[in-house]
Amino acid sequence: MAQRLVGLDFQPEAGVPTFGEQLAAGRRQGGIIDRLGYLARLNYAHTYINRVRKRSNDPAWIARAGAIERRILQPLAGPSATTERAEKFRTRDFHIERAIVSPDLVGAMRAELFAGQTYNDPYVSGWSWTGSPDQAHCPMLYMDPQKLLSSPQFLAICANPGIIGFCREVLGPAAAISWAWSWISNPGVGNYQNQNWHRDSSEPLNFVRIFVPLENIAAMEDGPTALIPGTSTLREFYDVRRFSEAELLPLQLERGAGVVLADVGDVYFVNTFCLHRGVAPVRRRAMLTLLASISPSHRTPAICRMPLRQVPDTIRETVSANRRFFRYLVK
Ligand SMILES: O=C(O)CCC(=O)C(=O)O
Repeated sequence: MAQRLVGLDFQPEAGVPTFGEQLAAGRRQGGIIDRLGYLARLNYAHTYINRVRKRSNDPAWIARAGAIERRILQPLAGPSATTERAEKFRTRDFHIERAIVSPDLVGAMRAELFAGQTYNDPYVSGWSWTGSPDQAHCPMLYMDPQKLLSSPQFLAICANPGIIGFCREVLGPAAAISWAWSWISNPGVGNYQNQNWHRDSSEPLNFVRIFVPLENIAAMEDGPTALIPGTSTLREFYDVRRFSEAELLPLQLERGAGVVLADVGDVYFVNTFCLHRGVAPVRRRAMLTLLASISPSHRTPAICRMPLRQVPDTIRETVSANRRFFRYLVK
């Protein structure tokens, strides 16, 4: 049972810094107003995810609660998808846009991920690795969330009109980037954590995951994302656990599971409440994924928002014109 109220020392997920850790890193001021504001946002998000979203993992409950959330947060937007491709996304859980991000920008993001630093693993509480990723022999190396969320390359990717536009088509005008992950998957350890079939069961009621491959994913050896389309509404296999290949084989044969092959510059959007996994790679793989939602994720309050004046000149106008989309990242 989730705690009712949480304090400043609460960590929403392994790898997400607590308020105290952010103070120690000089990222927060620590005055009374900051503390109270942080506590309020932390408890709001914690209650929303742990007591509302996780109340049931039944897709029927999530669809009903999600529709109510949309009506409350964007009453003028209407309940249905606004475009044909968004409607298709709702039924298939998947959409891909080819060559919409500049390969140079993706390359710069990749270089940031691989620059020696402290990495974490959201599946292992307290674990971290500092140094070059080449020396770390562990299945997954996740970039420090705050380093990622305030990186100019990351913000420039979020400012991509194709990403902003599609998120709004699916989620409505309140869509915003509410978290992100960038990580290196190392080969050779079998199926680790999200490399087993699962549904994401801790994300907001209305959300989209946006995948930006930082290297070409050209074959099974590169560890593509695999998914069974249309299963976000399936009222089977929704208990919160990993599923074996054998358990899902009949469903895969019936519905046709697919893997996503994508080049640098392509972006794909997934409703990861559908059954999915990352195929365990044979070659090292690097990925960036963004979470877009209309309510905060339980991790969102930990983001130290960047003042608009510090946003790089090249994207400040876009950020300024899309303040609602950037409201959790930029103040
Ligand atoms: O690595 C992938 O392609 C999928 C990631 C995944 O399943 C997840 O983050 O929930």
